[in-house]
Amino acid sequence: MERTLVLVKPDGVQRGLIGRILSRFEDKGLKLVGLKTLTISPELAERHYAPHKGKPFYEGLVRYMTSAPVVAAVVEGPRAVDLTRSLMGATFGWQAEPGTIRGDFGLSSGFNLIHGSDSVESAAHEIELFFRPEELCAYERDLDRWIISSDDG
Ligand code: DAT
Ligand code: MG
Repeated sequence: MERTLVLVKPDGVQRGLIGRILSRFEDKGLKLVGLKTLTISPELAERHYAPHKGKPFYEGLVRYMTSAPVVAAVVEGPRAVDLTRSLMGATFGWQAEPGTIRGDFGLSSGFNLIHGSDSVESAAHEIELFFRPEELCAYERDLDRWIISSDDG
């Protein structure tokens, strides 16, 4: 079982898409085990986007991510990291396939609605940046026995 960090970015919150974006994960069979709204501080944005520091889009990215509240979620399930990335779609709305979150809800390069960790290692690091351990709630869903089989890990 994996966990990954999802952020509904400021444009997603402002456009009233929190519920519709997060339902994609529930529809797929994944589970929300942590959820909060917050405004990202410049310090947190810098830590979260440290791998992009120095790139031409970095300053604008930090400005965007700190400009208004986001929703942070921890999504759990078998292969949660890769499944989340495929539900999100390609980085820019104009290139993302229809059927994905970015492909269905946006056309922009700058405003791309959602973040998802890109590996199990970065997920562990990013979850720690956004959540204290006691803010995450492990729980069983009765229906999971019809969603997750013994082959799924
Ligand atoms: P992703 O969010 O798909 O993991 P990433 O990690 O490569 O993409 O980049 C982080 C964010 O930075 C991305 O969501 C949008 C922005 N970004 C990336 N490349 C960009 C570019 N060439 N121009 C403008 N913004 C960019
Ligand atoms: Mg990334």
